[in-house]
Amino acid sequence: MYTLIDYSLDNELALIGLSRAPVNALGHALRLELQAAFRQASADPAIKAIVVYGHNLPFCAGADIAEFGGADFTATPGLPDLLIELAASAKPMVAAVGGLALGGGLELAMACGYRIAEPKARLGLPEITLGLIPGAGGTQRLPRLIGAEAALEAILSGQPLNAARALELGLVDRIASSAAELLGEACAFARELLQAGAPAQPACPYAAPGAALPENFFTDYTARKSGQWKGQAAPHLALEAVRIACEQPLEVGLQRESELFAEAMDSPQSKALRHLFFAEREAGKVPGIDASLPLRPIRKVAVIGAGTMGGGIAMNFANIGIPVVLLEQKREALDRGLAHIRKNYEISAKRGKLSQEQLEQRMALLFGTLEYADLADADLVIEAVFESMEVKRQVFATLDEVCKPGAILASNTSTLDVDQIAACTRRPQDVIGLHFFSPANVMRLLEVVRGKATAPDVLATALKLGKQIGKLPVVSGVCYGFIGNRMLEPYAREAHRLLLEGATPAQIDRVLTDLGLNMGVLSMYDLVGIDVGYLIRTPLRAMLAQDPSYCRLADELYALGRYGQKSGRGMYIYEGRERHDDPEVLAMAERLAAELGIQRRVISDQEIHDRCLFMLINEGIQILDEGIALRAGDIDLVWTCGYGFPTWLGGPLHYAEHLGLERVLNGIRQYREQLGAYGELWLQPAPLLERLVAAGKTRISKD
Ligand code: 3H9
Repeated sequence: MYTLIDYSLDNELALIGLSRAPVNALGHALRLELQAAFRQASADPAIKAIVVYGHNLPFCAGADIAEFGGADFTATPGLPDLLIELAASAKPMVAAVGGLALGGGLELAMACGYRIAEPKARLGLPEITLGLIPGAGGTQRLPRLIGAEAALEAILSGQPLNAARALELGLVDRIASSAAELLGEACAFARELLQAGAPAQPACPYAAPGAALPENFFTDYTARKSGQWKGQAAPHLALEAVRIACEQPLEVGLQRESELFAEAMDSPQSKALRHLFFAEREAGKVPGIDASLPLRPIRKVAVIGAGTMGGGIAMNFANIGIPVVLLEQKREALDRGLAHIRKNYEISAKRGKLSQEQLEQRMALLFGTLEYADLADADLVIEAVFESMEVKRQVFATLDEVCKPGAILASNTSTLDVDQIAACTRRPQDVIGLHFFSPANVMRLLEVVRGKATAPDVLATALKLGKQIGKLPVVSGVCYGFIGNRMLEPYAREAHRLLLEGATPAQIDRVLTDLGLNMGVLSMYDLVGIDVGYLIRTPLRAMLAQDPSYCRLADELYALGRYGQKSGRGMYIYEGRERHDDPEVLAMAERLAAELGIQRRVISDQEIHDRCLFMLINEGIQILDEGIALRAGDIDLVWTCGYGFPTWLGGPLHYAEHLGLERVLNGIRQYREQLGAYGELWLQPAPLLERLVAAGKTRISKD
């Protein structure tokens, strides 16, 4: 009778096993069956208590996100109403939480009067990461269970709690001895409740969750936190819902929560975050690569270069127990690199993220060497040396000599041609780009660059391994700068040119941070290093010669040794990390503009926004058209995950859809005309953008 529920009886208990792979998302069909199973158990006089659990699956990952915005989401029974019905059960209900209870899944567990979790279970309300608030009682029931402050922390961070913490807070009543014992112990718990004559609805530990809060708690909380929330609406809505939980009866709170949830759901911010959720799941799917493809085993990794990048890359593998050989040219550089890694681990240990024993275990997995011969048995070698084709060629020619057959040879280049690098070996099929972002042990983005000859199993192995080390791997084809840095080029070019036309660094950066970017592009160049930017432009010089204004100010700063934060001066003057406008830079911009015949004028914030963002978007669309990126979502992931583009705008291409493709195209055309020869040279609309607009399309895709 049921297809998504395993309904069984154990004497006086009804066991309702949720059985919708992969994660028991509470789609309409499952809600209908859960309601029917609950009603069946409630109506059966032989049944005295009910246990809800995940049948050979995690307990429940919440509402079905794929239904959002569609008819199934609102179809009866809606999740909030279903949980109100369950929460009024006349028979005690025990939720047996295995694996995870997230969002609506935790709300389901909270609608049950009692909860038991397996030791590794994670329980949380991650709705905020989707631009939502918990909408099926979470904002009302959690404060009543664990108090308003702890509930706010869980709702606003979206971070799941482990079972031990959940027990401490009173979110679960018990922890089972193991996942295998969970169901049995949940049934035993239910029987104990029956024997003790426990009520179906136990009293809430915090019946009036606001009672102990200091005066003006919510106003002060908003004042303290709203800076961190930047332009995001959901945290404000969540706070409002919890405030109501503290001040109103449950029924009133549930009603208001539904309204606030609906408001969040309709917001462009939530649509953007949901787009990224699905983009992330799509990114792992690469045409021609499926789960049946045998992967190459990676038992030992080698990293060439023990600088900041190489060291950070090595840490990723030591963190998951894979031994790493770290190769340097000189003993001092090697020692420095290893000491730096130790220091990084010590910082984690101080923060309580790592025990001293774990620290030593990880360090013991790192072997320093000065000899290429020690790389002979590595399954994967990642080169992280100086960004020069000549140097990389030498490294790969040597690797070709020393590495065993079948070893994967990877370059961490951020701009260079992976096919040319592969051509220095007799095994281009084994060569791939693995572009880590700095700091490589922290940043989640990993651009996986597929060369012309890269073998499918090499790509598949890199994608799997990337996930294992906790990265978000995104596949890119070969071109200058791949997805991220190639798009950075026109975005930064406009910012640099606007300096000559009359904008100041602070104005440009402010427009970008006001939009929600972590950092303005000019501050970012100062952080990365004006010298690094100069070096990256070097292979492009012949092409750039067409435009003498191209990044001209940055080139002058380079010539003056003003490398940015590290030398205390760049686009700005620095005192520590604090930056100030530099009158010399402003004067330099005026002088250069005069020399180049550029008319200076007042530049509006709108123009800065449009020129920087539209050219970023335009390049993204071009990359999609060329097949460098597989999908628009991949581009959005690269920029949100690696370049600080605000997630609540969904990434540059989602943002373009929000603005309207026609507006973007018209903007590019308008500035192209307005800027004369410069516009003609650089502000060329991507043909795909033109085609999409001509066809009246509102979404960006290649077909
Ligand atoms: C909510 O509950 C609102 C309520 O408060 C109020 C409602 C009125 N729905 O990530 P994975 C799919 S909002 C639909 O690759 P993992 C996912 O798309 C929701 N599908 O595996 C993928 O499909 P595919 C609050 C979902 O092991 C597959 O499951 N809940 C959902 O790395 C495997 O996922 C959340 O925000 C879902 N809820 O991670 C939890 N969840 O194979 C969101 C997963 O076709 N989910 N899928 O690509 C997650 O955080 C992770 O997916 C999870 C598993 C930790 C569960």
